[in-house]
Amino acid sequence: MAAAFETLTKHSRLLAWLTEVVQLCKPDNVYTCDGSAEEYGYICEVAMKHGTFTRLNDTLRPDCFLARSHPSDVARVEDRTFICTNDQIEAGPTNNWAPAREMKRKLCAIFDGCMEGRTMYIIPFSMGPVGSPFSKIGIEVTDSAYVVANMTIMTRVGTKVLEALGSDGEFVPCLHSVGAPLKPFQGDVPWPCERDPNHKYIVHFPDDPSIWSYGSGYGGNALLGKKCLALRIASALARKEGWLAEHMLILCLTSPEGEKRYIAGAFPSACGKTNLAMMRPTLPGWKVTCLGDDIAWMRIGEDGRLYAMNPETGFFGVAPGTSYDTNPNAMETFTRNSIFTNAGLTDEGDIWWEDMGVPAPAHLIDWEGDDWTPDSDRKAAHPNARFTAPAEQCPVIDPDWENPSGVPISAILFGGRRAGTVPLVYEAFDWEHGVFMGSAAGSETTAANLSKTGVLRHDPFAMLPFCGYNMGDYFAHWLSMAGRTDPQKLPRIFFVNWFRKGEDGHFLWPGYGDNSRVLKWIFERVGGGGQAVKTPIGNLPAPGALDLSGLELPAADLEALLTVDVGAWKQEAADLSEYYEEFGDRLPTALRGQLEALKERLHGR
Ligand code: GTP
Ligand code: SPV
Ligand code: MN
Repeated sequence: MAAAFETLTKHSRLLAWLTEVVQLCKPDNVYTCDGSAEEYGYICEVAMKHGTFTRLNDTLRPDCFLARSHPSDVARVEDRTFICTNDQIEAGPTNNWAPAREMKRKLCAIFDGCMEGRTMYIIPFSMGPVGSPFSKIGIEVTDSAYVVANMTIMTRVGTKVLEALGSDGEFVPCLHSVGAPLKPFQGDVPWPCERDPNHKYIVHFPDDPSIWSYGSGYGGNALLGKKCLALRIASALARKEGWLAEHMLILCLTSPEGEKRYIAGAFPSACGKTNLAMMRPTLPGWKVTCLGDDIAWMRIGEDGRLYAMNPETGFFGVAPGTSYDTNPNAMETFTRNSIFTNAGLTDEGDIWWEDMGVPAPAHLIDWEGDDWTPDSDRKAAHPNARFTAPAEQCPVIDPDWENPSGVPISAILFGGRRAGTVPLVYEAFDWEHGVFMGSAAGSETTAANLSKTGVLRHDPFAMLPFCGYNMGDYFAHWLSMAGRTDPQKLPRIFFVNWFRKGEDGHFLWPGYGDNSRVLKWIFERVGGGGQAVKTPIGNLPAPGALDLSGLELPAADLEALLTVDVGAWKQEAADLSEYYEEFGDRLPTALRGQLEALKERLHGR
């Protein structure tokens, strides 16, 4: 077959790889993406022709589409995600592992002929501004038009990337197939995928580096620039190259006096990054602008401070719960040029989901394509329904969001969904203690991963599903940042918990825009102000130090939010001891020391 890519690049390694994957996957056609607006329109037409996309009402939601996935393909599949190295110890105890060579042999058999009857799309993409020395180029080969459309929003795609790559630049080969070849005359389905959950493979080879993803067309399984490249592969590269690739939002907080501070925050999937990144503060005069909602690449700058850059260009955000009350800026971002996956479709041709802040329509088509009324005993939208929207459409996008050097970070937040034990906010004593706090993070699981929700699990740095190497070495890498610069110049570290619940199950803290009250205290602490009390777990806001003006919060709730329950923390420390055992001698001794120091501070209290 005469493949179109041969005229587009003189990169011999890229050409050799593309020739190899065409021979392996056996597509009917090959199409190389140029990244133009015309092309995006064409790809959406193709997706409509296959029934994958439904165009929404062009007056209500111009240039927007709805996709319904297959019910077996609605979230990331962590138990089918692998880090493949030669030795298992390099993948560590938190990752699924298989020997690299064996896995490649297996994948070659699985990918053989997997694109028969389909078009193969070649997507050259850049994570980070094209040409920035900090950016990484990937080439995703996929048989999904849905993936092409989403990648075009989420990353920088096209000819300009091939130009930046030149004839010998570095790139990460990313091979993706939905795993549903078509026999001659076989009809297609709107969402082709591998339906057997045990036959999906999301595989990373950090030593190449390369990515092979088979069987899923959804989210982080299929948009390979996101979790696969920008987190799993990038975290492994970052360790070698001395920087950090993190599951973090980036925001700029501006005080009423006009002073700016940049904050990065790591919370697990569906635990509030998008909401915090573009929140509207309830505190008068304070302003939040957004640089990123999911991934931060951070490195020490020439001035010794830590700089963060968002490698993406779009938001792939959780839809249910997004409303004008909770996240008005997200609502304004996806008014046009957006894709919705697994939302409900109203009779007017608009989208709807639970807790959208508008009454449920009398009738709609639910995410599975069935009729739905408010009396139905199931949800209209899947709990992991998502919107894909261009970052530049966010009304509070920060002017520096594409700055190729990034922005200097003053504070790093860790957090999770914890109904008990963990207070609203506390501050680390120093960098090492902050790294300890990140390693000790845990969260109740959410619908972003295809398994049981609401189960408390350890999720260090919100990176449990995304760390591309041994998590013990990852802890050591974080600790090592203190040796790469003047530690005083590193960001201060905080832990937050918006999800504390009362005994009756209600959230104790109003959250969302009121999280600005916590951000204000953090802003003050970083600037040398803000009153704090020292406790065994860290520095908590002193009585009266949190600005609660205009907020009606029952005294008992505030008390619960800002008290350290010593008994519960002793249990927490005991659990952590057990968890740390998994890492064996890869656990840095400094963290063991931090844990012992915590136990001592709790002892006798
Ligand atoms: P990923 O895209 O999966 O990485 O998720 P995320 O961390 O960006 O989470 P997101 O901001 O989309 O929030 C997920 C869910 O948490 C939504 O249902 C929100 O409504 C809810 N949520 C976010 N912030 C808060 C908060 O401050 N308080 C409460 N109670 N819920 C929140
Ligand atoms: C997450 O699960 O953390 C996400 C969504 O951001 S996905 O891209 O599907 O991984
Ligand atoms: Mn995420």
